[in-house]
Amino acid sequence: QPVQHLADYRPWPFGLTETRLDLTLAPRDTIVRAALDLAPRDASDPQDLVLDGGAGLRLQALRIDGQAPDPVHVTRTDEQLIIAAAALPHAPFTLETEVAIDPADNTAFEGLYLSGGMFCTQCEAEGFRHITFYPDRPDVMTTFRVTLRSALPVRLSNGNPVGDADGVAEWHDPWPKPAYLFALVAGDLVAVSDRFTTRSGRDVALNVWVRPGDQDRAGFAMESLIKSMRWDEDVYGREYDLDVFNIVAVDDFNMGAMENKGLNIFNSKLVLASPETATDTDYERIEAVIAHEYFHNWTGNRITCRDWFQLCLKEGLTVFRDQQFTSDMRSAAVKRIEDVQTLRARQFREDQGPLAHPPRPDRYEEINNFYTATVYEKGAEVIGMLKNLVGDDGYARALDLYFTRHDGDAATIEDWLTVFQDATGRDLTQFKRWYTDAGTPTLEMTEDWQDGTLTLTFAQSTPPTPGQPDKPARVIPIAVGLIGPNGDEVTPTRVLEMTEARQSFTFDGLGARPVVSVLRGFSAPVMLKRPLDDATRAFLLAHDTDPFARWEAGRELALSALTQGDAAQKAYIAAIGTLAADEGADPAFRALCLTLPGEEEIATRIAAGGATPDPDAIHATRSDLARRIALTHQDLLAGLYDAMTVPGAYSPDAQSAARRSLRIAALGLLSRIDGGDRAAVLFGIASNMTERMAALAVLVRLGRATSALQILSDEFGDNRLVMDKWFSVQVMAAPPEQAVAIARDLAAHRDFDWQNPNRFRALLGGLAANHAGFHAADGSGYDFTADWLIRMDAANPQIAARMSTAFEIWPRYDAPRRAHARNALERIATLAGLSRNTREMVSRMIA
Ligand code: DPP
Ligand code: ZN
Repeated sequence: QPVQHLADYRPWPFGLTETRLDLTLAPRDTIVRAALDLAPRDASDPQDLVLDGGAGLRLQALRIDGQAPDPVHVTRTDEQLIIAAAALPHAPFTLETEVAIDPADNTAFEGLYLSGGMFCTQCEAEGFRHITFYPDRPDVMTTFRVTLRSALPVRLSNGNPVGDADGVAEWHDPWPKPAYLFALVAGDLVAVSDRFTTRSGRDVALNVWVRPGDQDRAGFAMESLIKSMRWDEDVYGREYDLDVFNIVAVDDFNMGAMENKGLNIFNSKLVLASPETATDTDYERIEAVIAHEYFHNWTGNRITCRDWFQLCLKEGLTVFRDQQFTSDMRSAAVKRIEDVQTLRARQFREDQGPLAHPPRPDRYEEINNFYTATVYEKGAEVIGMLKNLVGDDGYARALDLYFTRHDGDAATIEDWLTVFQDATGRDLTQFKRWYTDAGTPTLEMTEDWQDGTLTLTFAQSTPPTPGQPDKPARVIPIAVGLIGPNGDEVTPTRVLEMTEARQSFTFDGLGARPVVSVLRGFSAPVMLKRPLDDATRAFLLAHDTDPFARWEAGRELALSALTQGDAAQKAYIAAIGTLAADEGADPAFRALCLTLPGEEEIATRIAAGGATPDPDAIHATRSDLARRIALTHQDLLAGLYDAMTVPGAYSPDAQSAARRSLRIAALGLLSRIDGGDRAAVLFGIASNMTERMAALAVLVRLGRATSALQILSDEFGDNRLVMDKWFSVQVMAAPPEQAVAIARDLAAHRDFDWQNPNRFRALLGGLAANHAGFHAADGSGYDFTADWLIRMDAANPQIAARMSTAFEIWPRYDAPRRAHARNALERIATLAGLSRNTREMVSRMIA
């Protein structure tokens, strides 16, 4: 398959009115019979029928209206089945195929595969072609009738159940959908069940299906589903549209979860939770991902994407919606700060390296490589900006129009923007650049004060990214508020709309020179540069009324403390002491302010300033600063650690989690001076996994975790999700100079089931998250990772390609490290039989 280009899009030359599938499930020789009701779109212009489907499909029968075509008209290539126009009727016809496939051999977990004895599927983006021959493209939508034959007790597919008896289940999905939303599951499963009545009175049966024994960990997922269904009705007016909604937890899953119509399939780590096994962060993620997949029912399924270049149409919007949902369920301020941290850690990083691409790319080789932070998280930021620009009412009108105008469509970014233009009268030509241009703009601000008038001058520029040397100016919404010298807000938030490369805005009639609070709520995904002294930053940290801007002031102080000198450290330490002691502030907010930027974030900041980050120096400086904070604020931190307990039984709600997060932040800092004694005690007495894992991470960092690790594996050796944590914490929190050796030992552990994506990610992702460990000066982190990428690529290309992003920022390090990284990447690139997935990633990285 050559490079795919957006500009080459052509509609499929056939209509498809119904797909009927009949599957007889078996580990080997699963038989798939498919019947497709087709019609040429233009009978006067006969076209070949080109179906996707590769060598893994053993074709056993092929009929057109009941007759086998002459073999001279049938061609198979590596990836397609082509029936010549000469063999096709000029009127509607039915194509029937019968293929045999082997789910047991499917280690790529794409298409139909086996996970722990359960049959399941993953078809996004192009997995359906591994099940049968089909027009596997999102703009071909049709209704499905599915017959499943299996002796396994539970047999599920999309839509509504029609019947289930004697090992045969029938399903009908009345909503036309593309093949990527097809799913089936057959296994020995049990359900946690509930019901939901939609606003217009539809009674929906809800089930969360898990393996026997896991039922007691599925309740939170069900609660989250019900909250999501209600929220989408209340906020977006979107109701559910089938009689059943099934969620299935699967242990082997390449992604987080999948929004198949009426049958969402989830990585088990995003379903199963109990206080003893899951952390507060796990609970919050489960709630958000259940919501995300449910929200796709409208933004993704009822309205899907015309082609995969439009992926951010459904993903950006659905992430935006799940972020809104979490803000409503929990603390909006904390959620915004967390989202910005994620964006910077993953998307800004992506934009800084050779894998930079726009939210809507215009070329790809392997679409699975574009399920990225840019498509998802930046795609969501772009919608947030749009909402900022058109206002809440304009946004609501545009979304209503989007749902009425495009229901049942496979749509594009152009359709989406046109809806906003039509609903609000606003020209979005320039705004569209956010979708088509890669890179993070830098926004520089300078101030001028004269006679009661403040002038803010902004200059924007975006560095070149692969294939895009010049970047025109974008529309940047800049939310600004002004704070008087006494700390009172004198001008509430106003959104300035910057459209030029350089532009000034004035504020008149001011009595005294105010302090500017800028980019409130992180109103645009840019890197802000402004000359600001630490005293003013401390002032903003104390007084800003916008929680994001307030946190950001603290973050800037922290980065200044980490990269400047002693004076900056003193200013920072004093300021966070005041904040930590502020009992009026949300404990979660205080915890966020007490947590130092990660080493990776510091490196990104240094690189953005044009310098070369030194991972070992960053690690040492950060540790020293943490120790200094602890020494200065011992009593305060010890007081917080003792006070922020949560009485009563564990509850994952936001308030309880907030207290725990502050307690854990205090624990982490105190461990710099108490030798880990508090962590050792906490690990022994805590009954919830949140505190136990926090304590364990401290013990690992201090090299005194041997017995704690043993206790955890004795207690939870048969719980995969806990053991994933057990693997990852040992590498992620390890002293950097030991990280690779520990990773090597763990890779030889009998429980390192490397073909399980979660386990593989726990170990390799754990190492990648240990900044100074992965970037070890001798190149050992790179070599170890490359060895495992090579091994994984042969089994599961998607996972190997995704994990290869550990290398994506390699060009920013020093020459010896660059040489090691390049060597490792070239060793992968030159491998015979490398997958298209990994080949594309590695070649972009060493281009
Ligand atoms: N579409 C899925 C999701 O983002 C990923 N396959 O929810
Ligand atoms: Zn999604």
